[in-house]
Amino acid sequence: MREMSPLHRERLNYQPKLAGALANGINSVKLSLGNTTTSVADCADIQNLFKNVYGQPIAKFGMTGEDLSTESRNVGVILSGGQAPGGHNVIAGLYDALKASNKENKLYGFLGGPSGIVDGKYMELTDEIMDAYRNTGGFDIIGSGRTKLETEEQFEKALIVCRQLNITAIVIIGGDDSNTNACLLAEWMKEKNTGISVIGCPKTIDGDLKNDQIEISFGFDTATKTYSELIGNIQRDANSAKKYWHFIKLMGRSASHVCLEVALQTQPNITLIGEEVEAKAQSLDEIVTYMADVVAARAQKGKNFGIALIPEGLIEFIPEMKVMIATLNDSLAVLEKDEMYQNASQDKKYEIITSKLDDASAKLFNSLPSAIKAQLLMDRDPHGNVQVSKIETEKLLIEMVRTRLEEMKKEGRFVGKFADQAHFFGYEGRCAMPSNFDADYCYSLGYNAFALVQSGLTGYLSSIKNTTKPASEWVAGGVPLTMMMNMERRHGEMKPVIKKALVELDGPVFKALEKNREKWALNDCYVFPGAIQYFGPSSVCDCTTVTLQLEQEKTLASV
Ligand code: FBP
Repeated sequence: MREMSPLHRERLNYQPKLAGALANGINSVKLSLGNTTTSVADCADIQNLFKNVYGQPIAKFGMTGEDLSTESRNVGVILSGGQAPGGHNVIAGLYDALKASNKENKLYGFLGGPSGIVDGKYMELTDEIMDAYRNTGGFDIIGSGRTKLETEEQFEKALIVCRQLNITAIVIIGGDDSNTNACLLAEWMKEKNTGISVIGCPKTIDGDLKNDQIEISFGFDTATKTYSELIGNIQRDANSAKKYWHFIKLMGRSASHVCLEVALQTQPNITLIGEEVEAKAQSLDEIVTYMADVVAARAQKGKNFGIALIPEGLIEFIPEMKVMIATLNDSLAVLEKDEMYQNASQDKKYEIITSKLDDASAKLFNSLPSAIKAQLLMDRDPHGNVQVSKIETEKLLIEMVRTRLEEMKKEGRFVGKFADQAHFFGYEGRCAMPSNFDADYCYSLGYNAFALVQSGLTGYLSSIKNTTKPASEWVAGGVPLTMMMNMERRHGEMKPVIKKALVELDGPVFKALEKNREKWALNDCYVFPGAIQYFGPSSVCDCTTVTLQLEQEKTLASV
């Protein structure tokens, strides 16, 4: 038996709140369906690829006195992709709804991510297992993985496993790529008339799986609060010692939502936003100039310290880098099957790659430090994404800013010192104990996923809206997965994928940063958020992220 901290033990007893329509019990939810829908772009292609699940209506649950069908059914659940706080509560919500609907129902957890259903690796979840994981962080109850489900062979194998276990519904808890998998599987299951439905749940700390129907993916709340605590602590240290510039890279993949949210919670001196860099077509050189100018301006005031936040995906937004990475992606998709390339020395690999790039990209690639070059050539993940978490942008920027400051010093434009500390915060926040918000939201998402299953729907993402209000006012329903899809280039080919939500530069969240960042650059306006609180006044324990408040409520007193 695992040793438990006092907080861990207490949290097992927390009873998460359910969204309004679900709170009266799983058998008294009433489904209503809206109008047919279309995909966010490339409608003809998406419709052609998803003939059976394309265009379904948005689903919404209300309450009814009637009992919905309670025939016994078995469900399989998969955790997919990177960890996010609250995953265990999605499973707990699903489990509780399923058992409340009919005690004979069984929930099977597929082990190690999507590969579990293909390889027939699973465990049956029981009260005892479930009760040991309620309100805890991590995905260790059944594990996760990044296998892409897309081939006929994988689907056939999954079907055999489902038939063996008498499973008639699969719930996939994942981000944009995993829910693309969910949609492919839903389509295949429907086309083959298997009677097996597939429902997704919006997970990812990155916050990039959102739209009109999905206000936020779970995990973003806890992860950003955890990073904000750490950054607040570093700010206090910087403000005490007054001797370091901390360059902090934050996880979040391509989108800069995490970085933006953490900036609004902590008010650092520099915040880079990838989407802004792209919109303004800022070169790497211009970014370095901006950062060096802030360092110099603070030094002028006798402040040789500061905090700079860098989104993990920045590199993909710098126009010249973006062009280079796109060619690298296509070239690597071919070269990964080339034995000569695979066995070549690192220098030879650089030479081969350079020969595939245009002159400008080749020059840029060769100007990068060796470590960054090697990181750019690392294998793409199974979905074709560059593994941005492994690219040390914070160190690249430190080196470039240092060189620039030395030049400025010679010209008399920099009068201070530049001592650096590099940090990367990612894994520190992905498995934190879910905040009350994530604990409640996730439990509702899981419970609602079973309501979608029980209503006979497939190809839907579990959706809980109105999340800045108390849980009793949350609105439960489902959004058709095809509604969020478009075509994108992956591994050198056009593929259907759920469109990532990037930071909107004309939206209220970015505007709040834009309004304040000049003031935050020179003055020390640091905020120290402290640790997530699970017990105490609701204004402290149940508050949502600044992003959610600004996006949903359009206002916030503090920024
Ligand atoms: P998901 O999209 O799967 O939720 O990924 C979240 C994430 O934490 C990203 O922020 C990060 O780039 C990536 O996972 C890191 O991947 P890995 O866990 O494979 O190192």
